Amino acid sequence: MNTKVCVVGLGYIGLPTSIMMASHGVNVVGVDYNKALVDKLNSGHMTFKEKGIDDIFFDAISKGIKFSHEGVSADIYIVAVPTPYNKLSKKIDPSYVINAVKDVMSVCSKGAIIVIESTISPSTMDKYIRPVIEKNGFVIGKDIHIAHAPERIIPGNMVYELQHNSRTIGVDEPYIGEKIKEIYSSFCQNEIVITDIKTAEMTKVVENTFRDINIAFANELAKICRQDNMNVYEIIKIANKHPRVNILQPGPGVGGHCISVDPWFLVGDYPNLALLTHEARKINDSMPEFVLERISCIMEERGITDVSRVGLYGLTYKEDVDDVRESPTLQLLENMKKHLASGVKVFDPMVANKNIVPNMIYDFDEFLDSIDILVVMVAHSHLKKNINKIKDKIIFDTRNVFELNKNVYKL
Ligand code: SAJ
Repeated sequence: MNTKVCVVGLGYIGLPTSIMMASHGVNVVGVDYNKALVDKLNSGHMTFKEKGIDDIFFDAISKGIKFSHEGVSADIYIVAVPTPYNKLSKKIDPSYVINAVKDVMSVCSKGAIIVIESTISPSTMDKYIRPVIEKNGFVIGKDIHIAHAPERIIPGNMVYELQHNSRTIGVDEPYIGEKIKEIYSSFCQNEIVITDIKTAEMTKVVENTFRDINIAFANELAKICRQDNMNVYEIIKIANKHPRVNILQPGPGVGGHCISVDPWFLVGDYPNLALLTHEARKINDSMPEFVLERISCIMEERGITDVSRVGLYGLTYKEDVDDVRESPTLQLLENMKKHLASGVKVFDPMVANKNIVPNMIYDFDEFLDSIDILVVMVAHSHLKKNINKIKDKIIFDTRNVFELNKNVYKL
């Protein structure tokens, strides 16, 4: 393939996408403003852990992928930078995407295509991206083409899902969609739908909102069942035997940079209409506090008064990833601070950075020796492999890993 692709932003989405393309024969340069990150990649080191990704990374390097911290000239740019939301207005903060597009405009030649992969709220392209491009003297559809092609891969199974999930490409003109589709088809074995940009924007936000609402329902059930001493897991298991019922699992909260963020875009833009979405967000955001209340009840019941004898297992937002963004454990620790309490121990085998939170312990045996109550916040495979070491602890299991007994408490 002669088309040259530049992936802008080498994080959790941009990096896997760029190496997957390169390993399938696409001419790719990955660009990130973070020089240290680019140097690490150029010296042959992956920057995060993910099942099967190292093999793709080394294959991409052997096939000639380049990483740079400066802009390069290319035919197609794929922008995969963060899109946080403004915590007050609940609206998208498009500044990273806008800056990335500005950087592209300073190096691209006529006819280049800019594909935004980052999740954006409906109309972000119309409200922010088109005006920025036009202000710089480019005619959209002639000098520069724009598209939105949101990703759908799930951390923990990215490599498989990159190749097997269906994709969406939103464009102004179908022939541009076909050019982009050719690139994604190099590795994507599923259907690639071409539609308009606003539909693609909305579809992505809708997908993550759907999941958030469904997790919120499971969390609401957990609270109801706790109040009247019913087993929520047994109830969900039985209800799910109905052919049209599929309830998700309750947990200590919803973290990650996607599901806990994207529904806010709808709430921010449609405050009088996105009522169910807003309520679901509030329910999921209330779970770390609910966990904290349960810890306090369990401590009282077991006569434990020293909070430093409580250990939180898991700091990441979910199992077997090393991503701590918006993690329920971080939210719980924040809530503790508000209650002027501190001192709980934290252990996470997936987190290498020792300074994220206070009282982090890096040796599992040492962690277990220093606590009486183990709170399972994340069900990493590591925990399941070490179950025999934990048997004599009081366990508060927010992820339903352990069989219920007199020492095991549930949500
Ligand atoms: N969670 C529960 N109960 C459940 C399922 C999840 O409490 O039954 C929690 C997890 O522990 C985690 C959070 O929800 O804290 C989100 O985890 P997740 O595995 O549901 O999703 P993400 O955020 O890792 O990835 C999602 C995916 N979206 C959907 O499934 C609709 C993924 O396909 C998207 O590509 C990704 O967001 C994204 O980048 O938008």
